[in-house]
Amino acid sequence: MNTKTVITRFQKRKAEIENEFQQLIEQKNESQSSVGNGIFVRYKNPIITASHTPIEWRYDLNENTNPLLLERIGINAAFNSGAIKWENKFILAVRVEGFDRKSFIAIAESPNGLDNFKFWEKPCVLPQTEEPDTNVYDMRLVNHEDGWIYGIFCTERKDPKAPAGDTSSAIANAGIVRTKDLINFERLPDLISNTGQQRNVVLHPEFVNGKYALYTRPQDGFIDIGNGGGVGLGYVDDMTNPIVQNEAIIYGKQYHTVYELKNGLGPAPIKTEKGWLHLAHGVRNTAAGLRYTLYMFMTDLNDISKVIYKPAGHFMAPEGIERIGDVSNVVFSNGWIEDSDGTVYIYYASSDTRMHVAVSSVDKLIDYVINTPEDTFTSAGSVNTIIRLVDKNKAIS
Ligand code: M1P
Repeated sequence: MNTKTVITRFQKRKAEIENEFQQLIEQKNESQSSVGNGIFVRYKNPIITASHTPIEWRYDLNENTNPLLLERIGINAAFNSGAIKWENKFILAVRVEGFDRKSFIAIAESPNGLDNFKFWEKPCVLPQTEEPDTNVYDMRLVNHEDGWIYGIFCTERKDPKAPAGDTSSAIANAGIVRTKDLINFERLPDLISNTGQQRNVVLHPEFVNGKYALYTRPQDGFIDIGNGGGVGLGYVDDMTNPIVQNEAIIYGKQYHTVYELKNGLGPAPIKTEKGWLHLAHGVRNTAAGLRYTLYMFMTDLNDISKVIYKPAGHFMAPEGIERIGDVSNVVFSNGWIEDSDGTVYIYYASSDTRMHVAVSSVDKLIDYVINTPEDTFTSAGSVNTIIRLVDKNKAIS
């Protein structure tokens, strides 16, 4: 009797898809080998892409209902991820975007923070408020000292005041959830502030005078900052009734800087003995469109509204493949992890398309922030700054 098993077209294709997927997510990552700037080291491979999303999210794996094994749900991008170390795993709350343009949040974990990122079985289910979200994205995860893990994200809805025929104007605000297990989320009311639209809202990890402190980014329109803008700071008594009080700009926009057009805080700041380390994005306009780079600053340990160090220019700008994607010339970060040995894993997305990691340390970032010269805001000032360094170097030779 002939017992030869016949492999169907479906089975062959399924094996190919699974094989390709396995190879991708198990691929080892390596640091880039160039001498670099000494401040951080980029890793070669993107750590998460649309292709890292589970096969079960994209394919109907039943041979009867999908005999050709066609993709049923397309995933377009996986980017802007919040990050925390949790139960000894490096956890990212990834902004995943489908072909349908909707973003959602999904948790991915890695044992080492550099590679082998795997999504959890299902995307996060965020409970809705009375006014459902149309689109959600850019979650910042913060392990607050009150014992909850908070996720603050942008919730976007159609502008109810948009004239008939305007089908794209939107309103952005900060949506808030909290959780103990990153699976079950309690939805809290959206942020209540009196300064227009909000994106890039970040919770400070500690209480400040018994209050929750929130970094904000008020803006007049959905895209345009208008008269608003800058990294703001305000206080909330109770996260279940999140009314922001005393909101004031602590890091404004400024002409002829990398944050000339707009800026926004990235992840929650890292506490160090010298001050709070901040990572933010700055945006300027160019003939080729908006350019997003990352920059850093430090605030005072005793007064978090006081910026004490402001290195000039960008900390990180898009390079190589990072320059190209759905929204090109963008690097954006809303997650970093300080490990117990002082290593800092900086999770950043490029061009609204994919996730990367760069590695630094608390010591290096403090050194960078404190010792990088400040912007003088003029070309002549930049020349003077360089000449001062040349003269200092001449003095030792
Ligand atoms: O497309 C670049 C970024 O644009 C927005 O950021 P911001 O509000 O600071 O301009 C966000 O939509 C962000 O997700 C996106 O990466």
